[in-house]
Amino acid sequence: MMRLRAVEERIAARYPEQEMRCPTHLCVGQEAAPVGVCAALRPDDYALSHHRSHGHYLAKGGDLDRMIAEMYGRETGCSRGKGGSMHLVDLSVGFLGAVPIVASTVPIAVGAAFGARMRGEDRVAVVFLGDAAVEEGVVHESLAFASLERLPVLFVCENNLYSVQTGLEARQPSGRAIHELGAAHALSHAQLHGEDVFAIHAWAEEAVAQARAGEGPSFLEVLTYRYLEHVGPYEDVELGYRTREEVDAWRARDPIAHATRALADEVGPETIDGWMRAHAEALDAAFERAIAAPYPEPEALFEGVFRGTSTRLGEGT
Ligand SMILES: Cc1ncc(C[n+]2csc(CCOP(=O)(O)OP(=O)(O)O)c2C)c(N)n1
Repeated sequence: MMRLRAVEERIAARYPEQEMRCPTHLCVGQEAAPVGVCAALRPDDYALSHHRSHGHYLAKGGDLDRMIAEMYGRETGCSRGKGGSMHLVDLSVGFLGAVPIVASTVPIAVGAAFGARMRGEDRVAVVFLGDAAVEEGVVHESLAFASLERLPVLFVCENNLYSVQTGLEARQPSGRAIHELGAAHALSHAQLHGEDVFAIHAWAEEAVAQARAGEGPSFLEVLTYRYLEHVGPYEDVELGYRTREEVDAWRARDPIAHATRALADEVGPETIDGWMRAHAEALDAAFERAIAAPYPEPEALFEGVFRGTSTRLGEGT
């Protein structure tokens, strides 16, 4: 979690230089769900994400250097510099990808779990979704199908209360907690606070064991909060859709502070400081390598993209 926080804060600090030319949705404040859940997975399990993807990619073991290079649009990036922050992928660690179309990766995770089942593998798939994703019909179809087939898939909804600048109360029925949608589709379900990485991890261990044993999917709602603006490196209280008091109240329940307090007696403050220094050094190197790397050649534009019939001007068939 500390590594994730360090990465996100460094991206926020360097973003105004205008060298990372991709829209960037930071997950500062939301670190506990990716870390708690992914720590319960094997490298060959699958994970998928959405526009706020850095935490999910890194927690699943995605390569840091290749992520930073991707944000700088370099050939060495994990999508060869063509995707940017919202299109991270690292197949070597089962991170099948991030796609910014809200809810679009939810059925893909169900398909990945179905495929694993058909091949007789005991892999599990996890998909991270935002609270706005449950406003898309495909999520409900996915929950119903996963439940019916008892597929090894975990749905992890990070409820940070907002869809861009619109609060939950303007978008969803009041009095219905999102995790109850899991009950509606006969999935095991729970709601946990995003402050507590240990509780999230314990839930994930159980849900993964259940999924691997063929006992079906689970749905977790994590109550969490993004400290920074929807897209970009700054705070946004001046926009008026949320208050300073609200942001401060969530910051007071910070997941990193919670974990640090819990670990301080066990490992001592010097060890924690040492971790932070090591993360900062790795980040210095990742940014240096990214900036020194070449941009893709123009011809690379047409490589690795789907091309059916008549997709290029003047080449209709
Ligand atoms: C199908 C679709 N509709 C609208 C958008 C525009 N959009 C991008 S992010 C976003 C908000 C998503 O909110 P949520 O899923 O709760 O995730 P959060 O940004 O809060 O982490 C929207 C509406 C989109 N990308 N895809």
